[in-house]
Amino acid sequence: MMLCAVLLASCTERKNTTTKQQPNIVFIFTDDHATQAISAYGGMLAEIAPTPNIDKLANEGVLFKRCMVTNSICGPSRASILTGKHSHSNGFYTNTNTVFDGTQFTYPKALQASGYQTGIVGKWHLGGEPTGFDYWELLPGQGQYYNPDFRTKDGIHREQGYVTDIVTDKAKNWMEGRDKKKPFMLMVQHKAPHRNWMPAERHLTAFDGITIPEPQTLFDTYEGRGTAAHEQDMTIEHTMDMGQDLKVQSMELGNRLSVSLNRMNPQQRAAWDANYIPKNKAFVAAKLSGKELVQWKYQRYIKDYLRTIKAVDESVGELRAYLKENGLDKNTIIVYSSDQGFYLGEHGWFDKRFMYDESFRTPLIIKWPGVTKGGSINSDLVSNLDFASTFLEMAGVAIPEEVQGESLVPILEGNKPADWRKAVYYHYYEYPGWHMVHRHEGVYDGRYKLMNFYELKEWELYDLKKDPNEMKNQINNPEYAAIVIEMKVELEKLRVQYKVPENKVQDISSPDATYHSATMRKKALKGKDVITSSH
Ligand code: SGN
Ligand code: CA
Repeated sequence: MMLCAVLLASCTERKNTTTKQQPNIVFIFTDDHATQAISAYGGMLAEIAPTPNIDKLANEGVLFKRCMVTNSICGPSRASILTGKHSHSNGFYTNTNTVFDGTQFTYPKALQASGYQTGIVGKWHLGGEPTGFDYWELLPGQGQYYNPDFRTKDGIHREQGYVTDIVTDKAKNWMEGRDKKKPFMLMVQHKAPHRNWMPAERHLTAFDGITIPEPQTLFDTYEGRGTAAHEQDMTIEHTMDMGQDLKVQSMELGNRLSVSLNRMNPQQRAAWDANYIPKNKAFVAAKLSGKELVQWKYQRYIKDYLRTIKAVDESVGELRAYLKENGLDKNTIIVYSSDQGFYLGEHGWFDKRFMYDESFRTPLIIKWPGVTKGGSINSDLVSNLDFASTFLEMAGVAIPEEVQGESLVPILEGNKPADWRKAVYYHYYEYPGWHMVHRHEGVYDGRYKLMNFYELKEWELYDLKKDPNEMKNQINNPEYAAIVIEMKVELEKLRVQYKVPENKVQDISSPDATYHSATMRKKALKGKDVITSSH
């Protein structure tokens, strides 16, 4: 690793020259939280996004505008975070049919070995049992919003309440009961705002009566883009369904929402019905179609998505209040991030996977008391690949040579290294599978983005300065011929640096048949709004 020697030297220095306690780390991590849905990130929803506590954290710390992911999907992103490595190096390429190899290096294991107490609560999504944690209490699979199950070493048990609140309480309970003589690292991993966006009872009516602005590209026709953008299965218009996603179809129809509703207690169910039934009746009576129907779907989707974020933001506030009340705030680093970004109607989409901006970019906000300067906005190219090195250096623990990410500590201290990376490498593998996004790899330098849909034998180039919405593929435009060459050279350089195997599809488990067939069925039913997958 390029900076390894420097980092090791500075780690040793940090340990030797200060008698300071090792800091605690509280890493608050959500699932599918797009930067567009955080006020502090600006953008179209800045006035609406319900994130006062996350914004406050940004005001007191550093907000990274360009934190890009290695592979925009849950499990692989989490595996990159734990290992500081790209998917091809940690072996976790897709969400399907894979169990994370917990015998390899991970940053929680290294922190634990150096005397940290380590805990993780909430969504895991890497299969198997986590290694390197003194405490773990996890949502099986994707987890449930209401009355969720949790798994521990002792098996599975069910808890009553709303998942975000329960995860927060468990995080506080663990901090309360920990060995107070040791530093700790706690990963608080919320399910929200993941599909199917079920708000807490207290947030069911938030945003009622207002119209949320629509993204400019809600009615994108994908003209000027390649096959992959045309062939995906993730549009609000066709893929999003009236049952589990939009909460219109009743549970009698047996869609996936019914599974979630059946878990509710009578009081939760009554609150749910009192909210959705009258709204649904009004929707049915309006007999919307065409563009108006898409607009209605967008409103219901975005409002439910933002409602789930309200509880996440409250969680951030509660965790910070706990740290303060217990005198831990001065020596605890707080990190807020998500496993990837998400489309909030941009290009007519929801979900992620593509290297296009909204799902490639993920939130990253770090407050390190006494180190970060409040209200800083950073535009350097950073990545979820860097989290492991960063946490290790924060704790004064050596970063192994094999780790591919860089430590963000110098940037947090306001001393960006002169040789900081000029471009990031991306690779998405899960095809065929959910949402049918073709495999691609690519490189992004902060302005230009080169994407290679290698199975389609199609390249795309975007100039984000001139075309921030990535509407015009410039790959065949002679004006960009020199840039294309430069970006291809950069891509090759990164492939060599990260030792990306020549055969890009090797060692990838075949996608789970159920997922695949559900998606294919979905494709066949496109436009019919009746998705009843049993998955
Ligand atoms: C589920 C969702 C998909 C989503 C994947 C991956 N379908 O399969 O829409 O892309 O998770 O999400 S659902 O019908 O189960 O909601 S991830 O965050 O775990 O990567
Ligand atoms: Ca996710």
